[in-house]
Amino acid sequence: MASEHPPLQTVEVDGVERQFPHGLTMLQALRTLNISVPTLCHDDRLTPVGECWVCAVEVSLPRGLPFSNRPACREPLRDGCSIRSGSASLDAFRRNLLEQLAARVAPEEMERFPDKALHRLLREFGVPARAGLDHPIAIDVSHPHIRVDMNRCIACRRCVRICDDLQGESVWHVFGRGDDLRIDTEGGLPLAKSPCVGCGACVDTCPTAALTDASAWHEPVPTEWTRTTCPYCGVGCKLEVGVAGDRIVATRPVIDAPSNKGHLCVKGRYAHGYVDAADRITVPKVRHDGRWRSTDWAEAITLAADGLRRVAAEHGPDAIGVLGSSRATNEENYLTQKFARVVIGTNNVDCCARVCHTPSAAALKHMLGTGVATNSFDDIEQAKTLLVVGANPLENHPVVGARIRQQAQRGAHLIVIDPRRTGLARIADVHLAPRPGTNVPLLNSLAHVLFAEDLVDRDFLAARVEGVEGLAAFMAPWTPERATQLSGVPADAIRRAARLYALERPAMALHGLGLTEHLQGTQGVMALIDLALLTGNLGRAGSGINPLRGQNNVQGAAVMGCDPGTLTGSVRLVDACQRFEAAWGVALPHKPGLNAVTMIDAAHAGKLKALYVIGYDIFASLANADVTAMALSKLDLVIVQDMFLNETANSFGHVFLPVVSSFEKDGTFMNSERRIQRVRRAVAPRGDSLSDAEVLCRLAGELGFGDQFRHTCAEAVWDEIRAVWPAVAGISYGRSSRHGLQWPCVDEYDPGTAVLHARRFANADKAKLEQVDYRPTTECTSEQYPFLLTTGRTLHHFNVGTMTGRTRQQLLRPTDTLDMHPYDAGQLDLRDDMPVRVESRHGEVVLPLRVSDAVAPGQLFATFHDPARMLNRLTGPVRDTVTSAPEYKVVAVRVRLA
Ligand SMILES: Nc1nc2c(c(=O)[nH]1)N[C@H]1C(S)=C(S)[C@@H](COP(=O)(O)OP(=O)(O)OC[C@H]3O[C@@H](n4cnc5c(=O)[nH]c(N)nc54)[C@H](O)[C@@H]3O)O[C@H]1N2
Ligand SMILES: Nc1nc2c(c(=O)[nH]1)N[C@H]1C(S)=C(S)[C@@H](COP(=O)(O)OP(=O)(O)OC[C@H]3O[C@@H](n4cnc5c(=O)[nH]c(N)nc54)[C@H](O)[C@@H]3O)O[C@H]1N2
Ligand code: SF4
Ligand code: SF4
Ligand SMILES: [Mo]
Repeated sequence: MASEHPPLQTVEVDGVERQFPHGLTMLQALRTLNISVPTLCHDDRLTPVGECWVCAVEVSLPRGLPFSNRPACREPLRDGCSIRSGSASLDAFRRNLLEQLAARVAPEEMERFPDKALHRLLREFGVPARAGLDHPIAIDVSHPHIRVDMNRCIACRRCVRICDDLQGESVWHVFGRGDDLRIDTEGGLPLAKSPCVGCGACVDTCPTAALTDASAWHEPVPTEWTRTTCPYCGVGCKLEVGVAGDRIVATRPVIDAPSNKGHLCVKGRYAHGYVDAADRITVPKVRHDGRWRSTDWAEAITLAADGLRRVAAEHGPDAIGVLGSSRATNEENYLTQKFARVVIGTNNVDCCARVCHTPSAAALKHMLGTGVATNSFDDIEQAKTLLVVGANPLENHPVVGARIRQQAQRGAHLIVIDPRRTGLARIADVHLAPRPGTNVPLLNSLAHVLFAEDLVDRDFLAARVEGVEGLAAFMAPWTPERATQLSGVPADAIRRAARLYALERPAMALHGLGLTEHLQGTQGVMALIDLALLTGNLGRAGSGINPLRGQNNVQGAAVMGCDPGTLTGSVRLVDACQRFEAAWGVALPHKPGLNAVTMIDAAHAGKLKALYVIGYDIFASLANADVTAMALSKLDLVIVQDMFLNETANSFGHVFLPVVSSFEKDGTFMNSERRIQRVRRAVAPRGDSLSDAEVLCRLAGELGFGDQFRHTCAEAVWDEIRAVWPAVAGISYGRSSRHGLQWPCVDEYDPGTAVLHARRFANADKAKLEQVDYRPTTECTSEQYPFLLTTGRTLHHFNVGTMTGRTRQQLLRPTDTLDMHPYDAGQLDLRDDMPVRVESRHGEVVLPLRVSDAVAPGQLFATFHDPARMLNRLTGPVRDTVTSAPEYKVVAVRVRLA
């Protein structure tokens, strides 16, 4: 039997006897002694290949035999060996290698790219670069972010390996051998025409100027690097921002960051140009007679405060609504809801979590006691089966998507439930493609199979779950054949999926908006939780129910209390009002407020009079845009706080308060796996713009609540949050400085929590199964509207495009598209790029067509990233019955040539 602590290995290093644990390479062992060994083809993120030999060390094995050179990066450490890490002959050996490689390096490029690994080594060894600036191989500048100059290639294959192993796209291939060896794309395509997703990993690992950031050729070399968190999605990648002359000129991934492990996607890596976009607004503005006028903060704050005061005096505080920003920090969202409750005196406060994962939060809270992801991204590598439901992580959570794909390629089973053949669906063991809107019958039929084939985990059910008998009876009629009729998914595929999920454990479920943005959004998530409970796939590593949260801080915004029914820490008003009244020293409104969607209803009905919208383009992003527009136009006061005059500001704003981007302020974001991570100022605030926190504090002061909003810095706000929410009490700025911590983390000795519900559920010992009946949506196809459209995202743009639309991402994807199956396109005589008019019962838009077999015949897919298209004119009024999340995922439409 293997002992828990295998004996250490004894190795002689540079004449001194040392002991090491097993499983290290020589390079790793030497690094533990702080002995630096030069490396070139090696990258810690990749399996070592020992190709370049620059890391050679002298090894005698067993000790006493003559020494010979071995590549330290690849060579496993062996008991009884002797290593010399440096010597005159090693030095000559390495220098000789570098001298040969120097023929591929141009002196000018060494200066432009001082951090490239080969350039650094040449400098260290004093070897002069010898290449001229001639380019026998054409330079490929097709890609907006990446420049390819294979004249500089030293054939280390780092790009090939990283694109294979980290990103999984396999863009780079090795052609030929020996001196003729060259690296190229399949078919020699320009990078922009290849399957490259622009993650930049190959650029980042390339040790020469063969692969470089296109921008680096006209930007100065960064003089300072600041570690912060990506401003886009809920993966929460850590990155370093390179700054020169107070401008962001580069970014790179943090190698040892927990969620991205040295990887980024194209947006984190390249889409920061919005920070200095020409049309960024950096002075406050007020609108008179339809025209914006620039002003100073004093006037803008006075006007905003007067307006709010007037509405409250005339119509009461509940005539005002406040929307927090899922893009802003935890600290700012905490202040936002505190502002609504303390200063305005209303619980009408919400954020865009409403429209994406409140159904997940509601279902998880109801059934398991905590409304957040149960597990962590690190569980992906522990899962034997991955179940991806209504999510497209390769595009929307790309770093997690890459991790899922890698795990599947390592042999884990992959089940994808999505009407479209997404990137992951293409490599799945089982792809169940339900007609949009039929998750519940499909998931129920999976539960049916679990009972019928006795695949349930009896021990787990007995110990931890209630309602088993009832659910068994309820599921009896939900046969796969019945689900086939409703969803179109073949019964045998349903059975196969159920078996994999139940038998190949641990099985981890990750889900997205394809499950939540429906009439039965919350119930869909409940049906999924049933499956996890039935199979014991909860409370253990590699399992769980994991909503892939949307924005950088949507999880944070909601948990901070930008929610009309809960206070900081997701505690219900009825349970916690008194505690918060004591903490904040004021009486609070006790009645739950309006949510983002019902605020619009109230505006429409003339009951809501003012809206203070922070970092949320509600007009462009809410469903049924024409109705949203009518409602917003009835408001007496719309205050927009943003970096840009977004569609809401443009069409309905009265006061515009300009704020800084996350690169210009400090704070924290909370990622999808409950990790609190630091955000740090890398550049100075642009123009007169202030942070959201500063604006909220000024406005509160103007309205007479200066005492409650006297925060000197983000850390002071965070410490107030720790005082009112015990689950983060142990997360100080100091402790979260490097990797962040996952809550619950109750004191400074608590390492944080990677897996929830390990022994018991948050609210009770036992979780309760839910019987979810199917209720079809009223949004149905008809003779007039024969197509079923579903809406969502693509890799290159983010939500309503406010930020990515102001970057070079625009060159990768200039506008939204309508995807249609080749069969339907043929029937309608439509081809790629033709402009088509899409009409629903609610409105119409014009989009360029893209013929694609990713969608099924009769179904369509469109993105909503281009505000000029306003896709949400098409989406309708149907909402999740529990949380009001709009049914963005089902729209009946007709299509014709525009
Ligand atoms: N590149 C990029 N990344 C993003 C964003 C972005 O805009 N762009 N936005 C961020 C935000 S705010 C969010 S919330 C997340 C969202 O991330 P996801 O949840 O992945 O988002 P979507 O693309 O809207 O929808 C996911 C999938 O649901 C499928 N679907 C549609 N109808 C159904 C159905 O009835 N059943 C099932 N099972 N599936 C269905 C669609 O085909 C689609 O592939 O992404 C975040 N990340
Ligand atoms: N048809 C269709 N519509 C959808 C969806 C869908 O799947 N289909 N998905 C829905 C979903 S899930 C979501 S989350 C919404 C997203 O809709 P939005 O929340 O409107 O989208 P974002 O693009 O994230 O825009 C947020 C705004 O925040 C601003 N911003 C960025 N950083 C900061 C900051 O630090 N402070 C402040 N004050 N502002 C900042 C940006 O400039 C931008 O104007 O769209 C929804 N709409
Ligand atoms: S940028 Fe990423 S996807 Fe593109 S070739 Fe490089 S590693 Fe591959
Ligand atoms: S995966 Fe998400 S968090 Fe990571 S770099 Fe891309 S957008 Fe940013
Ligand atoms: Mo979202």
